[in-house]
Amino acid sequence: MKTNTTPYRQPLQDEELFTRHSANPILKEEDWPYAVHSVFNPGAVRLTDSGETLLLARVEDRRGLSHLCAARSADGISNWTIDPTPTLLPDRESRPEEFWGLEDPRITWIPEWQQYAVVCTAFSQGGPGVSLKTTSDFKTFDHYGMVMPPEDKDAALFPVRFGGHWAMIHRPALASGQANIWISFSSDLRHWGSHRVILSAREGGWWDARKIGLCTPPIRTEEGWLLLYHGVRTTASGSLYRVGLALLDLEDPVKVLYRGDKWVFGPTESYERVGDVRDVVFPCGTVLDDDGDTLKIYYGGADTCIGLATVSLRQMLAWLKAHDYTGTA
Ligand code: BMA
Repeated sequence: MKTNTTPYRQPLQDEELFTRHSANPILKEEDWPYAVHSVFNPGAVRLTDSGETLLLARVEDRRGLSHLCAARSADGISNWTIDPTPTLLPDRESRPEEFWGLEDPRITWIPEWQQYAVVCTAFSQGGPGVSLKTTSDFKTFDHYGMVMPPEDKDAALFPVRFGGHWAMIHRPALASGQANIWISFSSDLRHWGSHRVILSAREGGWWDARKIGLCTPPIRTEEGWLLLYHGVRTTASGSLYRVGLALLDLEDPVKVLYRGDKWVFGPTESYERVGDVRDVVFPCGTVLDDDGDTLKIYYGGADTCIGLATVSLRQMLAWLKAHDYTGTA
């Protein structure tokens, strides 16, 4: 087992990999063209036709229920054009799994179908499960229904098949309260099997003890699939949601090559620390800049607004190798 966490060789200050945009929060409830309570946890993608950045935000209304709404921008930072009405509303009649709303979308462009997969949380009367939809224009959607039953969330599809099978990362919760990151495979996107835990929550005092979940869809790099995942630390005054890194094997994503020991991004700014749920940064989408290295990370701040941070892919990979600790103890 690799054990390279030696507290005595730590530098005095941790290197900050992520840079927050000075215009943060880049989108807020008041920017919306219709009455909403909060906007957060957006999926993100660079549209293949126009090159625009599309965010699919989770929008919560004053009933407390969420739907999804698209915002488009040429630079991914400003001048957002927001759909004038909800883009994807839950439908209690035809899709009962969406009874209490749709939350936290993750978007993957699937070259084989020339379509986008939207994987989100469907809040059913039986609890939150994973719902899969496909679209080519973010106007009309095909609905595959609930593909992972409750309680399960924090899911995303890989853009390619492995040995003929599609792969999905997701986060079922155990009755004990422990929640780990799993991978499952399917040949038709409706029936899923070969379920395996790939990352377990750590134990004891770790920042990612007991509960972890995928943040953004896996990012393909030359060295492997980069995962941003959140770790939840439970404290006397509530939960702290922070972000860590792991790298999966390119050909066999069940294999974890590296896992960072420390978190790389956590709530420090007022819009991340104060809101409906305090002390939360919750990324659900990324867009890679034309330089092939700068990654824009879109995240929810305190379950209230949308923030943007940038980070170098190269630096994240180098950091992971220097901070690898795949153990859980
Ligand atoms: C998680 C999800 C997220 C939310 C986070 C913090 O379980 O429900 O939507 O941002 O909790 O409240």
